[in-house]
Amino acid sequence: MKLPVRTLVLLLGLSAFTACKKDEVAEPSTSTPSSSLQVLQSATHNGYTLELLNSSGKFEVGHNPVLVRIKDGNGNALENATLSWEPMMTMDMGGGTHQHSCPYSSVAASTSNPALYEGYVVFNMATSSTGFWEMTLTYDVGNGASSVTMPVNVLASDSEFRKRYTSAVGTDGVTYLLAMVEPSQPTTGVNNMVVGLYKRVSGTEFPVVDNYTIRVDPRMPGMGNHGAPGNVDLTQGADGFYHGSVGFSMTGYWKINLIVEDGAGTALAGNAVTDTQEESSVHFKVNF
Ligand SMILES: [Cu+2]
Repeated sequence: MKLPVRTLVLLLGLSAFTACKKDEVAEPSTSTPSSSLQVLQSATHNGYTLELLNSSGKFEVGHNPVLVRIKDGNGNALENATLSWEPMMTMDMGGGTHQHSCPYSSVAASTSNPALYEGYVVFNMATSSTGFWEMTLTYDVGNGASSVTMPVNVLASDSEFRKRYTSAVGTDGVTYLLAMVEPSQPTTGVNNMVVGLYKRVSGTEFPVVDNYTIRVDPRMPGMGNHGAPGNVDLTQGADGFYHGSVGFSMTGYWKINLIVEDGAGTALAGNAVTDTQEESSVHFKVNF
């Protein structure tokens, strides 16, 4: 079940992306973007071209870093713009349509390149034959705010041995959404773990949940459901994300079982792993 080729591609992609960000500082972008930073979608509006970019070249269900670039008619990437965005899915419900958004951050200029704006989107469903996503970007480059909407394709990220996003209705009736940010490249030993935790307030409001605890219990289902040392339950950091550690004592397929607890220590979603209950209803899956 090892996937060395995929891991290598990911490593190469990440290092190339880092190099690219440094190279592009303050460089008026008149040519096509570096091959390591890929344009996922673009739209031209009032003489400006707005691009959505990332290093993987795809959007998937779960946490997605997203970069935006605004070019003028001469192809120069613009700094000092004000930018906001809203992802929206339109679903065919058979006899009518339904729209919903998902968790997403604000957008701000990158500290390493002021002509790139960055944030993240946690897509909660994949594009399908019955539903499509669009991103509306509202931008102001100094002459008033304008909006442009562009379609985006979101791929499924669930498979037999992979799961980076999950949601669950808590015992308090609230729908919680969990998106794994790290480990993105799991290794044997103790890995940093970072998770975004959100709740559904309405179809367009998914705020970050504050001051909860996410308990973590990795298991190997293929090997008697054994665990591993080095786990540290996740607590919220200053960046809003939940940080902790997850241990993997060998390579292979791991299920990362989770319990979402409120600030008072009450378990709201997920369950402990026991001899008769081999998984939590709230979990991620990795394979390396
Ligand atoms: Cu949907």
